[in-house]
Amino acid sequence: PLTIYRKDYIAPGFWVDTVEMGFDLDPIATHVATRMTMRRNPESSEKDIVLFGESLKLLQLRINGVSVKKSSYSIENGILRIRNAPDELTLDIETLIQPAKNTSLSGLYVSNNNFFTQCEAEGFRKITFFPDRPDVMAKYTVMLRGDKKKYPVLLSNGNLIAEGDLPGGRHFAKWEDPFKKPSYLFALVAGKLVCQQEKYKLKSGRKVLLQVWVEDGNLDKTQHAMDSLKNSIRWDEERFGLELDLDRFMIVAVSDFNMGAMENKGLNIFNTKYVLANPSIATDVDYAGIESVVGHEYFHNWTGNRVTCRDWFQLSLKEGLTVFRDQEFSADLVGTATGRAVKRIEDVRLLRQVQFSEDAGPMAHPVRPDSFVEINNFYTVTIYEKGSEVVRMYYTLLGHDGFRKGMDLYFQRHDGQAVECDDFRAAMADSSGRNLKQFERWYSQAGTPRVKVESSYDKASKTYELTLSQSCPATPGQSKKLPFHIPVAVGLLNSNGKDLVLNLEGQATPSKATTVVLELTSAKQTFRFTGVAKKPVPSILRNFSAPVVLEYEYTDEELGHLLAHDSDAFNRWEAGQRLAMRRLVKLTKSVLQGEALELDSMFVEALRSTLNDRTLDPSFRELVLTLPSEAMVAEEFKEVNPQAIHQARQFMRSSLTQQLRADLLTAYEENLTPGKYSPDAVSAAKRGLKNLALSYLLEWPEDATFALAKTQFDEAQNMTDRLAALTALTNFSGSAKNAKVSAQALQKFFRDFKKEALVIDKWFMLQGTARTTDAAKVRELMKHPAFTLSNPNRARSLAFSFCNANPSRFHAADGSGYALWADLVVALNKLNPQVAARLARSLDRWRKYPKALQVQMKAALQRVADTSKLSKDVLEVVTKALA
Ligand code: BAL
Ligand code: ZN
Repeated sequence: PLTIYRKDYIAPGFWVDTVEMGFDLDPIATHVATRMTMRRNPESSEKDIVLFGESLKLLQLRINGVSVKKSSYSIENGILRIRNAPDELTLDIETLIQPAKNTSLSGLYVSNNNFFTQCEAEGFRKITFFPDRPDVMAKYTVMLRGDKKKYPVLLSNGNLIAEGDLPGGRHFAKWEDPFKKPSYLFALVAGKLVCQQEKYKLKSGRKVLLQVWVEDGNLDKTQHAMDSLKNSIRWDEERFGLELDLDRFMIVAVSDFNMGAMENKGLNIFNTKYVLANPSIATDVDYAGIESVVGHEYFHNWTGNRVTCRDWFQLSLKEGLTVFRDQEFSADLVGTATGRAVKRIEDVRLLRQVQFSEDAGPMAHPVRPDSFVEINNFYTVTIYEKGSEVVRMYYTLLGHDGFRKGMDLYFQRHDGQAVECDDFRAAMADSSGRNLKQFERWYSQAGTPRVKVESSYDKASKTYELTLSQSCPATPGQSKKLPFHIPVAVGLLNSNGKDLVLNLEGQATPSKATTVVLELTSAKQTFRFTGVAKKPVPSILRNFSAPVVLEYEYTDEELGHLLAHDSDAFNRWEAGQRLAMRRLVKLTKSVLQGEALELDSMFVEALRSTLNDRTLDPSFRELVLTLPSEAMVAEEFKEVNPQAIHQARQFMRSSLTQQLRADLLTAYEENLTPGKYSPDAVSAAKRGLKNLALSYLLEWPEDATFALAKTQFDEAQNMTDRLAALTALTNFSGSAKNAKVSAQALQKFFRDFKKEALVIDKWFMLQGTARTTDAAKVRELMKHPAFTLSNPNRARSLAFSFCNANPSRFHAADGSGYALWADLVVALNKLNPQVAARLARSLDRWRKYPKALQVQMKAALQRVADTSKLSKDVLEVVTKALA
């Protein structure tokens, strides 16, 4: 397949100023008429008009009203090229498309008899021939026509400027978007939908119309999305001085959707998963997810839409920045210091678990990639989550106000433009007067840097030294790495657990500072603290100030000290994780060597005192008691044995339960949340700790705790409690009688919620990740009438959850997991290449497994690679894995 390189960028040969589109909506054959006014770009080396198109039937092609002669244009490999065009022209194109046949969910498609679009990254070219690239920005006017009964609602970007009836039971709506935008932000929605709406007053006093559109029957599930939207609007005004620039802002929910949501100008289209919520169908995690995705899409209006990307290599310019903004939004909404830390911990967990793994595998790529085969494969945790960490490092280096100044300058310079990551970095550098040249390497070099720290204390001179050295492993195409500019936030604790006031030699530190940011820019650097009366315990990389792996030889005692006292809540949690990880690695090795497994009392007691510390927020206690996942433990090994890791972690969980039984029961009882459900942070935190306690309690086979879970399942007043109880019941390894009760609960859950697609997704997911579920069980579940691969949420709920989140079963010695994976990837490839390529990533790290597994994984990868009619999406992933 064709690789596209960043270095080959050339500006478009023609600009498009205006686009007028007319749609005659029909699921079988939709007629699309497009008129663009274009003018030559004198600065481009491209002389032709270059238009992209895919799966289109071209009906008409006219320049200034005259049909273009066959000899003046060609269509080859998805490119319509018109030669000898005048410098200014009006281009008319008519195409015919087949939305009902479009199962890729990119372009214009049909879901449940309604029409939706998804144009990012390159879906617009499935609607009409167009210079479908983000640096071509135009003003759009859109006329929609369709059957009034079947499609009573007709929506597009911007403002509704006309509507009315047409002969033959049809009607029309005309929309005008006052802002220039790239084609990937185009959207249309048509069908039978209903909305919750509200007039909202902006800080400036201007009133805007907010709407959340859903299918009939779901209006009782839109309030949280609407509240999240209003919170987002207010937050962006307050934190960044950014106002909603339209008079109308719409969110539409659709159940068939590849991504989480899409930031189309004024008409955000969302996966139902990130809109629909009420207490009986959505969990606390769902509520939080909706808030952050609604925020994310809304914030794109400035970071993405008003200032967009020059080309898709710059994707992180908008995504990394917008993830940073949504993370800060969620943290600010909780408001408390612990709430912020909890959010930070959750975000870092995701980064470490998924992005660090990506960075160490065959698909590793820089935050600003240099090449790709299929851009859809680059909507990755590296672009999003690592990209956000890169933005956060500016924030750490420049401070709150300094960062804001940088943002202000960025908008001042680039509003209405399509720009590069370098332009963002320049705004940060120029507004602060700082040299951020070396910082560029965070965009150009892939891989997770490692920072090794050594300490020494000199009693005589009362000085404490930290020597930091950095390295970064080789990644595909990048064997050597140059040093990064790494902000390392550090504090020092005395023996009472109090922070020392820091004096860093050679650096002016604010008076009374107890955290300083060391700037590591060379391969190795020493930092000296003076006036240190006694040897301290260092708290390094506070608040996870850089996306690196920190290596420091802490003793267990030091970690216990940090866990008990660190004023930096992130590092307090981190100390507990290090204690746990050290033991999980040791236990795994013991499993492999057939040795007896033991858990030491120091660790158990450290967790006991955290669990029982009522001065700590329940959500923080929950996070400390949550052990590193099996995937995280796997990262600690050169060769991964998933079953051994699973056994070790299960042993740790059941030993903890055995020894902390009374404490867990107390935590359970103290954190009940009777009364009306509310998704607020305080109540959610209580439920989180309570349900964690429940999941532990069921690790030790006992009828009493099983009954507790059963009662919770029967009497739950909300989905958070109901699902937590069902999960615990399903994974309980007790008597046959109890197993029957669990199975009945599972069936009852299905019966009770069979009309709620999002809940049925949870039902499949729970089984996909259940400890007893193997590949055969997944195949059996795939025959369930409620299962389909055509709906991405459903496919993810079972197939992805098994392949990505049930490692000990997926990596079964008989290769049954891999055979299933290959079958699924091949089946999905025909339906939906984007979704197929996501699943294809499950075998990225095949080289990390024992030889016997490697052979089978490689064979499965090869089987997929050899499949005929493989999409370039899947081909890129498996080719890179096999390389
Ligand atoms: N732009 C694609 C979906 C999102 O990141 O918001
Ligand atoms: Zn985004």
